Amino acid sequence: MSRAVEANFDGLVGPTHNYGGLSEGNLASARNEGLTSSPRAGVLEGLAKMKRLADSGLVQGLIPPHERPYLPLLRQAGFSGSDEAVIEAAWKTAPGLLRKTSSASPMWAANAATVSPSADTADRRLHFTPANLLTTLHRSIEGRQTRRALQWAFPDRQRFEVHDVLPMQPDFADEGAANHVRLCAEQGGPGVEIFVYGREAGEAWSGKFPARQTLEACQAVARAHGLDPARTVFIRQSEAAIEAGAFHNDVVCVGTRTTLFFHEKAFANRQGALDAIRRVADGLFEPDFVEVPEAEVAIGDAITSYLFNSQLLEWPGEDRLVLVAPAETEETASTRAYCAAMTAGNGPIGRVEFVDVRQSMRNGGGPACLRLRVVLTEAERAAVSPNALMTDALYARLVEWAQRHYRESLAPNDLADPALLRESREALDALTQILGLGPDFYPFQRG
Ligand code: SUG
Repeated sequence: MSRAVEANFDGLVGPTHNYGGLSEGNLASARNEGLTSSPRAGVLEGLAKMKRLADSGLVQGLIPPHERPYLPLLRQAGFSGSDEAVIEAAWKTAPGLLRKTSSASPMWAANAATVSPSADTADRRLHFTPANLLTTLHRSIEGRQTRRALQWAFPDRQRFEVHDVLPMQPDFADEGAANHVRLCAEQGGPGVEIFVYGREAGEAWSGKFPARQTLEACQAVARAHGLDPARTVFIRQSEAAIEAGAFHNDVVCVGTRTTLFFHEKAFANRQGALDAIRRVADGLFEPDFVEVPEAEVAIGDAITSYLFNSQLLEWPGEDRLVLVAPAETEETASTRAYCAAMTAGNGPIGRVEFVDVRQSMRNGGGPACLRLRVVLTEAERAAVSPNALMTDALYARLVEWAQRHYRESLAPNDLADPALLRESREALDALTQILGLGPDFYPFQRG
């Protein structure tokens, strides 16, 4: 068995970060529609979180933001003329569409792709399937650029396979790692892969909010990654969780190593789910289930506080896991009390650390949404593009870059400002230099 670590690749918040109210079923996104955002505060919060983890000795990487507003979609929708004319006309006649092409949603890297470590795959390569995110228009435009970004960060085809997105059709609705958990005895050894879906293809869906992941999408990813069916399990999310605002499973569940931390109402068939996980783990490890009962933390509180949308980490130098939770978890009475009691006990989670990612949280993105986990052996780690890994020097350069290029505040009407397009492109051109992304990484650079 090779030694391996779980690295985190965070999505860098883009210059157009705003509150568009674009995600049905994501309660924070709906609640905060129309607020004025701070793209600069957003990117700096994300960078501070990355720095905190890197400083602790964890492997921390980053994924570059996408080009927004995304003119190719506006042109596909019939707008023409100069870029400025396209923005002006779109704002006048289809402002909702302009908002959808302006979202900085690629920051939520947990939705970038599903990732299977090489220890789990038939060809012993590390596999990525970028998510098609087809349930929402504003996110359905991410997949191709995400694939490019992953190929930049993980360039070695001998070791890494970055698949194409699944077909852009509702039967294959896929939201990536936000609906996927890997448990294992050791990161470098074989693991079990848990896929969580909200509905099956062809099923009449009568839920209040969309179910964004299908069983068929999960099965397709598992096949493409060459996973062992005996170590793979497909679990259905509960409709109650989706209705309460768990638009992704990672809003009510997180796991690492042998620990699964989840809300009592997360799964449609709770006992069946736990039995299935035990069965696929049999012979490898005994799962540690940390189940949070509704009586202690009501699902509504779990969702507003984002208790489960936390990073569950093996922190260097600590013998129990650390939960990196959003500040909102500390500010919600029930989750604060739960965390205090949990860490005072002798379970697998020994400490909770709170981080401020409020700009992202107001759009329904907690610490766990902002990162894509990639288990890397030492050889794989050495094959990652060095520019994709956080260092003190890169952090300092990115803070300076963000302060120079990002607006302090962005009100809804500012999306109509053609200067925002120019500023964003200047920011991405400068980032291209800093990260060595190459001359044609962004569509606008390709002309
Ligand atoms: O897909 N919000 C994102 C949040 C994604 C959170 N990711 C995970 N749970 N892993 C979404 O709903 C809102 C954008 C807006 O309304 O402006 C948004 O896309």
